[in-house]
Amino acid sequence: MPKARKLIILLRLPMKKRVALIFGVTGQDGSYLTELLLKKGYFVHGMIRRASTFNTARVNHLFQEIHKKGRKFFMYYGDLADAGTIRKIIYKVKPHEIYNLAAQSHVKVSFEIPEYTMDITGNGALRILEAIRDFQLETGRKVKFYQASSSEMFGVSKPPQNENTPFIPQSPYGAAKVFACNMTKLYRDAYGLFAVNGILFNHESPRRGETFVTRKITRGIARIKAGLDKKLYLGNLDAKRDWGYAPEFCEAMWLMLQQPKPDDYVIGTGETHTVKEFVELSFKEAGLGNWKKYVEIDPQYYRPAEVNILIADTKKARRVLKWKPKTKFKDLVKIMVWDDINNLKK
Ligand code: NAP
Ligand code: F7E
Repeated sequence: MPKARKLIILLRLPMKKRVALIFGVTGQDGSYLTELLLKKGYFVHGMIRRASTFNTARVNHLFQEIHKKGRKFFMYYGDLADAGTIRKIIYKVKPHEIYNLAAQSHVKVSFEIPEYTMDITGNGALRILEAIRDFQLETGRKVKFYQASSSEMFGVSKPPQNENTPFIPQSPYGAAKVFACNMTKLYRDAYGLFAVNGILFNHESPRRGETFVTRKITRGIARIKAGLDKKLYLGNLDAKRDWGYAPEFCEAMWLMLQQPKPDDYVIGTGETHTVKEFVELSFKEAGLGNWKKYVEIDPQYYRPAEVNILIADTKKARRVLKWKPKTKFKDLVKIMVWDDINNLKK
């Protein structure tokens, strides 16, 4: 049969139905991953928390009318504190891939609510792993699991950090992520689960939570430019982070689950910058001139323990996943600054 005809027949064959379940679907990464998976033809299910205010702003544009034929995006109420509901959702949805992006994800806040952080960020992952183990045993179906691990686990380990760097966490959040990461590895080794850790370095976007430093800076600049604020109050400007662009990092999550074998991967840019550099470049980009006129240091934003420097060594991801970051630091700053300025104008 001629090659072209074979290709046409192949294209006409119905695609195998792929089903993904995302915990943390309303977060920065959850929203980008949902977009990516819908584009790839997946049916996407997400767990959301009941709140007294709307918490779906990042995925509102993806909502599909409940009665729409061929609907591909579905939501369920639940919480990582609630093992019964996690289990119910997994049994109902029968996913091929599960992404655990849900967490109390704020490092500074984790010092104020350490027990809650451990319960959600740490034990939450274990609850999902246990449910998957039972689901696989009872139904014979295979599920692939992605755990959102973090560079915060490296803490004060010497940079650059890779998959073999020891974890010396410096926050309840970091310690909870180490627990979840170890459990993910254990369920892979002990029970043969296809479970992977994506050890992601800081990644940002216009959808970044407003109290993380990059977004706090770009949002603060937009308010100053619009005449709504005079000052921006920050903490430690000397900390160094490896900042990348969130949508690209979500592509890496998906790639990890498409590999023949489960493994852990570090994802980052390999470049580090101080908070001060982010501030300086952002003020310059917005045309506000010298940042020192606007920025004040407020010690309430200091942390009891700090991670001073993070730099990703991504050789493994580049080699195995063929993944590499595209967006440069200065472009990330530009994207975030102008998105906040333009949004405020609207
Ligand atoms: P994010 O914007 O803070 O989103 C966190 C998500 O978790 C939200 O959907 C949130 O729901 C949900 N959540 C919080 N508590 C929950 C609970 N008790 N039960 C169920 N869901 C809960 O975080 P992100 O930046 O997208 O990051 C995604 C994941 O990667 C997180 O696990 C984070 O710790 C980890 N991580 C992030 C980075 C980064 O630089 N962004 C780097 C490494 C690892 P609500 O919308 O209702 O709050
Ligand atoms: O802080 C300093 C602060 O809160 C970055 C989370 O996504 O990435 C994130 O954690 C640095 C720190 O991110 C302020 O002391 C100065 O050194 O934006 P951040 P983070 O702590 O690195 C990791 C990889 C995660 O996994 C986490 O989930 O900035 N800093 N002044 C400040 N930080 C904040 N938030 N606010 C300030 O005013």
